[in-house]
Amino acid sequence: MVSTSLQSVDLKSDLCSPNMNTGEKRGSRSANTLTSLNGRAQEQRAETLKVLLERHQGESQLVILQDFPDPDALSSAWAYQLIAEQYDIQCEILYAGTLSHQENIALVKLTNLPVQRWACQSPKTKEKDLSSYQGCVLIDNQGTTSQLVPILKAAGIPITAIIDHHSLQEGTEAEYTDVRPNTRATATIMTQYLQAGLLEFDNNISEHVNCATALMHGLRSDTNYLRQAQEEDFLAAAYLSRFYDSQLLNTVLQSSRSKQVMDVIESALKNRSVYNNVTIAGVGFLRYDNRDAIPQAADFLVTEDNVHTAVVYGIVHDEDEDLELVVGSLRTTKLTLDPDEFIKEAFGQDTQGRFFGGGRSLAGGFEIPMGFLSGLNENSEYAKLKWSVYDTQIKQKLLRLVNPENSVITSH
Ligand SMILES: [Mn+2]
Repeated sequence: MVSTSLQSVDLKSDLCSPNMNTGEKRGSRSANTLTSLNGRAQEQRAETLKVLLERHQGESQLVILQDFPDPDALSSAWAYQLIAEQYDIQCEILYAGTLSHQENIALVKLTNLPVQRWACQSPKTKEKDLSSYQGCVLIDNQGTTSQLVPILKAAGIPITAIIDHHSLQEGTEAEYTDVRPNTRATATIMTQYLQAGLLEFDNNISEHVNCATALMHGLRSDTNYLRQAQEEDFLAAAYLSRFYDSQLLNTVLQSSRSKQVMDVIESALKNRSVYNNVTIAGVGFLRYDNRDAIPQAADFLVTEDNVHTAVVYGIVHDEDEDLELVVGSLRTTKLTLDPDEFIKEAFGQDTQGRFFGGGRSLAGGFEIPMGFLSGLNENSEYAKLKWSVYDTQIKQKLLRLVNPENSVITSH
């Protein structure tokens, strides 16, 4: 395929109104008709999910999050767990990577969010008896960003449901799929299920108040603090406002950044270069626990004047498994840029046809395993050399899209 410039990405992307799901064309009907059509679609989805849950009554399920779960994923999984409980389904919420953002750690601690880490290589995970689970559910992901999914697939655990708002990823089939790429947050989707009557929140139950607070945080953080929210997100937030604890949310948001995160942001600032309103910054090597500094740096860089898109990447060392990965994040404020398409186009696929990353509206990410070159080396000259190879290669791939006329970086 011919390489795509940013301009042609614009043409192809279609950030449509949420009403797209109803199959209606924009502009042809009044807003009220569209809202009621949307309402009907939601009722239908709620009915389908209800039937699904009834069919699986009494089961034990695993709710799988991406390896580095964000507030949208964490809160949505919790909402699913509480809904499923109504149908006598017991859920365990799992992730394989790490909770590295200070806000996510605070969210989990302060709300008592019931999430567990199953590290893939740890003996505890390997000894788990997976036969006691009858199904798994993917929330805010479609299995491509979790190391646990291949293990569960190999163990023959069926995927009962996928509920997500990232672009549809091929290759994972589920009994029930609710993927809405035009919806800003999975928390919005889960709130709609609550509103449709799958579970009635009660202000006197602290678990409900805490879950509503988490959902509010999830939907705010996936909509850039409501700045990019659409009607359905505001409606969901309005519903949650009846139950959530604003003081608790404030405490979660006030959690401070660690020094390491600040240092990564500092190197992102120092190392950034801007091409055609896109800022690109490599931050060198960082520890696995600080991985979330990358999206935080991207969040910050995208706030610069005349910049609409930021890409930040670094080499992350996973001490547990002695593996190195190039990890990157993209943030954009340009509504017509499709991060999923951009990242897939920039980095392509591995030998097995899997893309190195993807995205949703306004944000995306990628992970590129370093293979034979992976592994820590104490020699600093060697480390420098390795970084400069990856740094150059990634810039080259990105510039092919951002700055097609002048994409080959000359060495100096
Ligand atoms: Mn999300």
